[in-house]
Amino acid sequence: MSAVVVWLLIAIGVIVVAGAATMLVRAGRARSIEPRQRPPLEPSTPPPLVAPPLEVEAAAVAVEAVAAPTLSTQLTAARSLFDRVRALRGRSSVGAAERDEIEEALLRADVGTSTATAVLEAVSAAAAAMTMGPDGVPGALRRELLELLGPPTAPLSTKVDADRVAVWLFVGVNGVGKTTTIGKLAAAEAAKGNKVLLAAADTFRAAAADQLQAWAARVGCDVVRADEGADPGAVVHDALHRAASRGIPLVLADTAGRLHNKANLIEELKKIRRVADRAPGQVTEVLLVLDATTGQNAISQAREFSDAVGVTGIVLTKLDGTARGGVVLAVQRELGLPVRLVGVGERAEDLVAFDPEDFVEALLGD
Ligand SMILES: Nc1nc2c(ncn2[C@@H]2O[C@H](COP(=O)(O)OP(=O)(O)OP(=O)(O)O)[C@@H](O)[C@H]2O)c(=O)[nH]1
Ligand SMILES: [Mg+2]
Repeated sequence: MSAVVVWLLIAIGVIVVAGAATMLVRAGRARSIEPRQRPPLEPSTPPPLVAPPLEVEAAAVAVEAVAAPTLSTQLTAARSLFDRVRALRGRSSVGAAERDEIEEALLRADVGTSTATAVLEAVSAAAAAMTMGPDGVPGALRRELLELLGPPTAPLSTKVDADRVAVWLFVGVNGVGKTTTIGKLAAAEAAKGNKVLLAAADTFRAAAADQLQAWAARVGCDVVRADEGADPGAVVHDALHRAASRGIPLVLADTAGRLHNKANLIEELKKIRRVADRAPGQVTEVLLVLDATTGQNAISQAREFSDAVGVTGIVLTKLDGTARGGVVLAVQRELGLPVRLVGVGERAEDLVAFDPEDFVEALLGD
């Protein structure tokens, strides 16, 4: 064998040995990576000997599901804005830091600049006069908000002259929740054993009357509707005569959503109101429905509608899930219009009477 052949065999041998070594190292690495790539192992603890109390859990869930909503369960988003104000319980003086905390919470809750300033001044004045009380800054703020909101408002009125039918007229811009609120109220009246009739005076879209009719079917009450484009005043007129002839004491009248700054639409609304107030009808409530999530724009809506049709109260909808419920305070302070009802969801039961104590407690209570 020549030296060349020997060297060739040695070279082949080296290559084979090196290749085998590389494969072994790779295999080793793969093994060490594998456990990390695998999904975590099931816990090895043995199953409990006693089965979990399934029935008890199911019962608790069922109770929660049917529990009537309240302001404190629905205002969690707005409440969280006041976390840092509530933490000022131990402070009885109001310096720059405390003012900042209060102001920020009020503005983020959408009470508006002028209402926030007024509230802040009153709380600072209480501190300066040493009338803060043991509950500190949040206590003073609570008292100030309650003062601003005033006492709870009366339930919606059905008080009419002899042989008249009470009318609750619902007005507001598009999509605020007028029709849904009527459905909820009709359900509440029916649950109390009261008869109501719904008037679909939103003739702008056929779907609007369909929506109201669907609520009437759910509630089991009468509805009067007309074709798309019909005169909404005529619908109200027919509804009143139908109610009078059937001995139904209350008509809930839906109207088409309209912009508060469109003069012709506001004129149409005035006409609907005049018809509703003519015998056998008698308007006992004009409820302006406002969407809480629109914040300060609600104030200008309230001003225009109030000037046009004499609003008797506000229904503030969609307060669930928004932190902007502070507009309640602005509406009350700037327009003197009471918030009567609050919408806290889309279900029939998601309408609660507005109670100032509950509202303030939901924001600032312990
Ligand atoms: N989350 C929540 N949604 C609501 C509430 N009230 C109404 N909605 C929803 O808001 C949407 C509009 O409600 P509608 O009752 O149709 O409003 P509308 O004012 O009659 O609207 P137009 O007739 O178009 O002017 C619907 O999807 C409702 O389910 C509420 O309190 N909370
Ligand atoms: Mg509607």
